[in-house]
Amino acid sequence: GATAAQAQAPDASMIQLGSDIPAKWKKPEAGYDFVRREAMIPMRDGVKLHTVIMVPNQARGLPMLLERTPYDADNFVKKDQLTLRDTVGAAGREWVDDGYILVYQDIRGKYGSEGKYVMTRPPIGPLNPTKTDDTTDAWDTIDWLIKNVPESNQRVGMIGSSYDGWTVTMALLGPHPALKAAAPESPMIDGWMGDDWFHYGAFRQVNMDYFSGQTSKTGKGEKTPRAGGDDYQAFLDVGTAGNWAKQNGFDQLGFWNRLSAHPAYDAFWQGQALDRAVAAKPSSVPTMWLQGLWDQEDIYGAITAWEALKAKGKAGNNHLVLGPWYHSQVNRSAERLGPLKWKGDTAADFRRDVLIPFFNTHLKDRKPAEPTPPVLVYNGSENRWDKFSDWPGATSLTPIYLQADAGLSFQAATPGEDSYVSDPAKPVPFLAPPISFSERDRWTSWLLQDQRPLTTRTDVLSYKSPVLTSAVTVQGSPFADIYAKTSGSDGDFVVKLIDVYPASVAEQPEMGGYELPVSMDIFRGRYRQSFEHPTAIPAGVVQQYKFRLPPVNWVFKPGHRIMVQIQSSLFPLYDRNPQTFVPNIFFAKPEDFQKATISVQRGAAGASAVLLPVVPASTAVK
Ligand code: PG9
Repeated sequence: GATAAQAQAPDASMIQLGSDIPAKWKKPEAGYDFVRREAMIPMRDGVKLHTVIMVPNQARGLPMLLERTPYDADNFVKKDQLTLRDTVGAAGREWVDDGYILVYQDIRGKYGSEGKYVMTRPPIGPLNPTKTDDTTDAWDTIDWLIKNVPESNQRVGMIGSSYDGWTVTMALLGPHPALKAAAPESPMIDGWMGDDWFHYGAFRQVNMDYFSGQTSKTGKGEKTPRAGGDDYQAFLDVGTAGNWAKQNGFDQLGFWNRLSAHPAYDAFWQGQALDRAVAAKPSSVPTMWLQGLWDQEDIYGAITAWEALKAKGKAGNNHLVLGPWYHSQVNRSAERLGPLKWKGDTAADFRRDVLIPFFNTHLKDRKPAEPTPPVLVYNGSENRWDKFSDWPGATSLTPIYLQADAGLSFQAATPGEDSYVSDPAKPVPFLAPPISFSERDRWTSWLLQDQRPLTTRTDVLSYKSPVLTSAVTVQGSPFADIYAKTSGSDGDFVVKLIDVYPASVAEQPEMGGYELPVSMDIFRGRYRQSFEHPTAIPAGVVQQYKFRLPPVNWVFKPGHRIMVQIQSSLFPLYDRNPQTFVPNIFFAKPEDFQKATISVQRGAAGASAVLLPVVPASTAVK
């Protein structure tokens, strides 16, 4: 046999003295039905933004759909697929089928783009003394695209949800003439009033992970660590969001430092509220403002921006769509939400029948089969889209009053009060603990949680109407109008409008007795007189807490009851109010957190109610 000594000596084809990795790998382009281009697009100040441009083979005269994102443009397109429709997500596929060039861009300072990152960078002005913002960056990008993508028809549409809806809105403040249509989807418009950071001044602790994930690195940062999976306990143990920040090194994070130094609605927040900005510079770009009716992140912005533009006489080019969706679900499948099942896929149907035809009208001169309605709102109780010529559908608000013995009715109430003790050591959970913010299914459906488990808590007031004998149709934004006194000097009010299902529901037995929230929000009491200048609540003196709730298009059906719930915490989603007035709740001390007795007033001078946008059955839009 062969011995080792007789083995063939290695020749040159066996020995690698250099590197097995080529100096520059060139990926073969054959086999793909598209070309992926990457460009570093120069902005007016020389900063270059990383942009991925997906062009179908043989494209000629196609419009471009631009999404500007802080979430990694590369991530929007798969790298291992041969066809463009498989490269983009489900929502992108329909645009591919329709013939669009898709463009994704990293905004300044994130992922592949140069420059400095500023969280939702305020428009050029007092809060941004530079020469660029996301209005100029969008302008410069569009200008480059129409000159450098020869396959295009020199028309651009902009789309994107949440932060990417914010970038669409920013582009509208000084739009390039080639921007022909826009869809801000669940855009972040006002982070203090009712979008991501706060709701009426109550801070959303779910953002603690977002701050570190988004602003500790140019790429993807990390969540904040915790011991175990229960955020109810973890946030209770740490005491305040300020302590959480301190433990996690947030003093290094510029945006956290600015946000936590500005807990009130001062010039910092007013100067970046985009509903004010769009009203100051109303655009003529055809725009479709979208949000979810149970949008757990940005339920405030789209409708508010649309209203601001309408007030400026711009209803003609601005449309409003409220879908039966959680945050950004418009770009996913939407056959159901929480316990509710829709007819078909409400997101795919909407994209196919309304959204893409709207863009096609302005980017391809293609007439839609039906004119785009001014306002389109899903009616989740009757399972259909309702078209409105204007919004709200209701012309007035009808109070439904809190009554004695946990009642609720349209009649004036006899005077009285109901009290509960709100204990910061035992805040009311927004979801039953153990609860982790990262449980996606629970997070996306928490606004539709059955409220029955709360009815037994002694710090939650529940008022129920008698069983309805005729339908009550509501189309618009309800208002909470609560009169209460407290033994503390600050406090939060959570008000929920709930549809109580009949004890048995034949077609969906699990809905028997379900207490379904159709609209709710939280309000920080110190802001009852001024969002900008908080004031201590005088102990034992009745105060009014009036605030708008998210919009509804709902029918409380015969056999159901209407319910209103009131409580003083929604934890750990919202930070705890110490119930003692302190300058800045982020930095409250343990001794500031005190029990308070809250007495909600009924009747006479303190006629607590929810003001409902009731539409007479005969005139309700159907
Ligand atoms: N709701 C997210 C967000 C937007 C803007 C600022 C902070 C967070 C988002 O989904 O992008």
